[in-house]
Amino acid sequence: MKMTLRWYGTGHDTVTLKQIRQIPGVTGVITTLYDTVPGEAWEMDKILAMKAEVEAAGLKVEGIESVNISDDIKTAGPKRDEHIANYITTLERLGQADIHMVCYNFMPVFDWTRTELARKRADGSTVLAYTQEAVDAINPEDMFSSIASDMNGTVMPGWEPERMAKVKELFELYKDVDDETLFANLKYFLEAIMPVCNKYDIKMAIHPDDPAWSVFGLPRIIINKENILRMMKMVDDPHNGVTFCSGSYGTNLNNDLPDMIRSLKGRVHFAHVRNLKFHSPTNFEESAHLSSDGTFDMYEIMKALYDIGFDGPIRPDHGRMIWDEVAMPGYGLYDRALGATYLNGLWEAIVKSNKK
Ligand SMILES: [Mn+2]
Repeated sequence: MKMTLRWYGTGHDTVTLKQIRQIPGVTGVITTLYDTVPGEAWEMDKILAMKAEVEAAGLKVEGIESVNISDDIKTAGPKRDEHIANYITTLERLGQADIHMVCYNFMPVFDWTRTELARKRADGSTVLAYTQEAVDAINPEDMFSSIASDMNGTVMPGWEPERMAKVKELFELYKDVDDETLFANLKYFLEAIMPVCNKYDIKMAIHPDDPAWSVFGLPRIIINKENILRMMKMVDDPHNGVTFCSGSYGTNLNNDLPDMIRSLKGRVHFAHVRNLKFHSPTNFEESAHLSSDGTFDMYEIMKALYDIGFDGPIRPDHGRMIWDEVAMPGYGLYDRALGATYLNGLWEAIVKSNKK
């Protein structure tokens, strides 16, 4: 596996490439072009400039998170085919730039949902947290102002003010879209892009919905083993794969994470590994990465990745905010560096104990 960190780009991220390079064992970043609009093709010179900047810092672009999918593609809107053609152009250019992994999601309206971005823990650190009770009590249109007031002056992906200004229209757009329609639209999209993925060996890695159940009555499909295996069979090509995100699938305690990983052998192209601490099945927070600090057995998750021969990029996911760092919630340097180091330690132990 290749240990990476997500990086938001110069001017967008409080963390620098130099800092990332100094985390032991981190060899690459996962990034994107942040001034792009879903539905438009990315420009080659911007892709190459981003890549050159990362490589000048001694790191590698191990993949893109994300090339976002437009609402026309998700809802089969009037511009669907035009947007898919543009998506194919973007993939072609990424392939020509020697970038071979693309993460994306197929979630309607909200990219991900948390109800607190700075829940204080006993040690004084702060973390992102979720309670179903808080979601049930909030009007979806107020969700944005609640999140925005908590972002430490940053703009979190999926919660861009331009997008949230249209949240009412977005709900209208998805009102007739149910799970089956979403599956059908996803299939249409994947079938259209598989030829270019095969030509340039681009591994598509769908990110699960977060939380892994329906919120605000919106359809959610990438939530459990049954649905993800359905998706793999629906377009049965190794380039149609997944981002295995332990913190997203893990929001639903019915998901057996190591078992899901094993069932996805050959199709896990990217891994987000983090821990959650549950106080009840509908009240959880993002803990430190260590097994002892949360609910998941992180050794078993890493062992399952090892057992299926996972060799793609992996990254610690959201971290706690510690040591008075001010950064985008979940994306500070310090706790993610600790997470990367811990995951690297688990991996070394697994590799060595399997050689004996
Ligand atoms: Mn994730």
